[in-house]
Amino acid sequence: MTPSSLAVRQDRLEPGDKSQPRLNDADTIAKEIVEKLTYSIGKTTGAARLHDWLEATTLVVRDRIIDNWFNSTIETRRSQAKRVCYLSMEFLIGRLLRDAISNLGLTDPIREALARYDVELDLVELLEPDAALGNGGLGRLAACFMESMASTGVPGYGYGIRYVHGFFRQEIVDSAQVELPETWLKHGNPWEFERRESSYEIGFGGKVTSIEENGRTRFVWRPAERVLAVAYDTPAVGWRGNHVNTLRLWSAQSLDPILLDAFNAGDHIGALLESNKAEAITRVLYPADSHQAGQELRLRQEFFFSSASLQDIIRHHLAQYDDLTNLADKVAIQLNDTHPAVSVAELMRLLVDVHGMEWDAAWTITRATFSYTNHTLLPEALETWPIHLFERLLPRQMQIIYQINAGVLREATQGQGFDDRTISAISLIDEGNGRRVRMGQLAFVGSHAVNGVSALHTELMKQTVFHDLHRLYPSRIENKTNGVTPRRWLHQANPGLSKLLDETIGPGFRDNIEEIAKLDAHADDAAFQERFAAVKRENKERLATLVQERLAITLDPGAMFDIQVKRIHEYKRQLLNILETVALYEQIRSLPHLDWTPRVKIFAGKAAPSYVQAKEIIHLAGDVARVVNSDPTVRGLLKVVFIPNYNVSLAEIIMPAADLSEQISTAGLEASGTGNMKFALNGALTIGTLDGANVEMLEHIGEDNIFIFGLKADEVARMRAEGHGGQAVINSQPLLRSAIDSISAGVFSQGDPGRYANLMNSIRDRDWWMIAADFRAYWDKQRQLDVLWKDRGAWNRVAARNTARMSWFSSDRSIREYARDIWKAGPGAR
Ligand code: 26W
Repeated sequence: MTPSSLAVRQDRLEPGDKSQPRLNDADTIAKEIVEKLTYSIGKTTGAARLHDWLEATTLVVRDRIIDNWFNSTIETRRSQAKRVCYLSMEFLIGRLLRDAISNLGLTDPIREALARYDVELDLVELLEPDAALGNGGLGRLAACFMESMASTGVPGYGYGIRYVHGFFRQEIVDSAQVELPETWLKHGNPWEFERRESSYEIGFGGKVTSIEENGRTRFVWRPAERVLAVAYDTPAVGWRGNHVNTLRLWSAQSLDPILLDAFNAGDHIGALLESNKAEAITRVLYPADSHQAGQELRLRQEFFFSSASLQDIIRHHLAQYDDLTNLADKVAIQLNDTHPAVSVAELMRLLVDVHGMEWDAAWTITRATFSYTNHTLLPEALETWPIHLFERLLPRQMQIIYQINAGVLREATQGQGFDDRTISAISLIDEGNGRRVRMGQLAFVGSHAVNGVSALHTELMKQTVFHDLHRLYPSRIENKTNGVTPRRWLHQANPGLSKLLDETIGPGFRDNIEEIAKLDAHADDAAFQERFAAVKRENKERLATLVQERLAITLDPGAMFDIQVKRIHEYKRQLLNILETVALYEQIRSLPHLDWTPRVKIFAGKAAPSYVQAKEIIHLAGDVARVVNSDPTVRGLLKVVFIPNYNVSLAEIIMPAADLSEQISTAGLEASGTGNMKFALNGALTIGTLDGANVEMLEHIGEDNIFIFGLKADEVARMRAEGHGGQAVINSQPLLRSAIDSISAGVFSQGDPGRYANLMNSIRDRDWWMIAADFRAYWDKQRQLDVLWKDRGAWNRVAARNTARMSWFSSDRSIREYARDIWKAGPGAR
């Protein structure tokens, strides 16, 4: 398509028809819902099932979003505002209906409209499947950022993959995790719009040739395979619906759905092979968040969505400006971890090979356009790809990476006089491990800004993974501490607390979360503390009901709800929590006359299917739960539950119900954490290590209101270097020793002593995660919390202070910082 034909198309874009403003009263909405039911779904109100009501309601809400969506898009174009493109392999969105209704302020009229037909809004909302297009922290952050970009008026475009199967469904069978496929699209998806006109060809494999053109060598990539990327758009609504952004997810389709030659020759299966192979690219989300999968399909996914997004960005840009030299002034592209890092090479290819730009000019633009966020320092999670695979799949991008590398290494040697060791640390090619491309290095050198996600994590990035690149480019790394959206994680998840806030400090906190600080003045007020505690109690009852229904376990809402929910990983140390649980169990049994604080230990989270130790930890939690819950001597004092299938919707029920939040990772290993923020915002106390954003939470909440224990990051590093082992510590800690001995003897594994031999031996031998090393400090801190629990006023005061002091951890603040410091975009930039 020529730029001029696109220009004609833009002229036809007009703001939504304003002649008939939509009314939002219950009468109008009821009428519209029935219209949708009748004419879009083909059902009478009598025949409609709950699913039909969900669809009709969604369509009515969607209509209201679309007007503002058009207006936002048109306004961005009219004002020539800079666009922010957030490239992320994952968007862990959860349900959308309640979020949209609440952001649009339609909760009451819709509830009333549905009630007229005896339909309950809450039940309708519960039917919506979770969009689980992500693994955990990184994907959920992307979803919070989409919401905050819309709420703060940043013109944002999320780009990702429309997986047919999102994150697997977890069932627990005999205490062990079983993975089942997830089918969120089973009933269709009323939020998305297929955009067949926005589709791009994505190549793989083939050869690179060169042609001489105007005295210049031009490289031409002739891919052996081509796949079509088709766009699906979902509107992302911000607070009060004022600004609506777009989440554009790519779906892979075959260019030739059926190979006619093969089909006509009678090879009916063979005729479909190609289309199956193409569609496989977006069929399923990789469920590993800690180990690189290293499979070809994963690299195909990464390139597929990177190339489609860049082609789309360039096409949009050319349609508006007809010039690529100002790309970096009008577009910022954020790389959410290294999964889209191949974009750096692909943008260079598009600029140089396809659009004929000079290499140096293209490189300047590329660097000015991209920025990169790192989300983990775990060596096993850092992405690298074998050169032979990369070269076979992406031959031209590989050449470009070599050329980028040559430039960077020249700068390092000639400009800075770096030695050989430093050069090999900086290189985009790891020569040590059978030659691999390092995606972190590629993202780093291709970006003008590189950020970590908490202050500590950013410092550690400078000292460890990017030590030498940081020396070469000392002003490139900066910090952007994560945040969470208060709309989903406070207004919607905790309506009781939100209402109490309305009544106590006024509703201003809904527009400006900083106003929540006004709550501090009420934290000492005994009457307020009672009301705060009553809300918490209701939320705990809601969770207890869910546990009763799903697990047939009765929980006492009067007990302390002590909760650890997150992906299962050794560094997150669910095992430390379980060991403390076993030790507590044994202590209560041997000293039942003491005045124990009643506790419910709640766990939830998924293990990567191939992560053996993580699966053993889940198994152990279930085994411990079975024994503890059936032991009459601890009845009323200790319960243990593992809630299956942790996801965004479950988190919305769990976070507001917590008294105590467990954030106990081995210091230096949790990049930030965001669950820690959701819990504290909802008035849970935190027991945690000085890791990730806990460090900054301590600064904001104050040391009297957060419960920090254990080794610090530098101490962990030192002890690891000195070859710390667990056995000596275990010998000196009778409680820990007894817990490990009981587990090893088969007390919890139906007499099978071998079941947890690996887990227990790993603590005795290497104690890599400092479980033995931190046990005593953790135990002591827990007992301090037991004492605090008994002073109800004191506990509630601390809980209220947590809510009051968490406003800085709003993702609105994170987004404003990205917009100001990295993207130079958003309301302030105009
Ligand atoms: C290549 C396999 C793979 C897949 C995903 C490796 C690593 C990842 C993610 C980077 C893991 C992740 O989700 N990291 C989390 O990001 C959150 C948002 O910044 C942080 O709050 C968490 O601390 C961090 O573990």
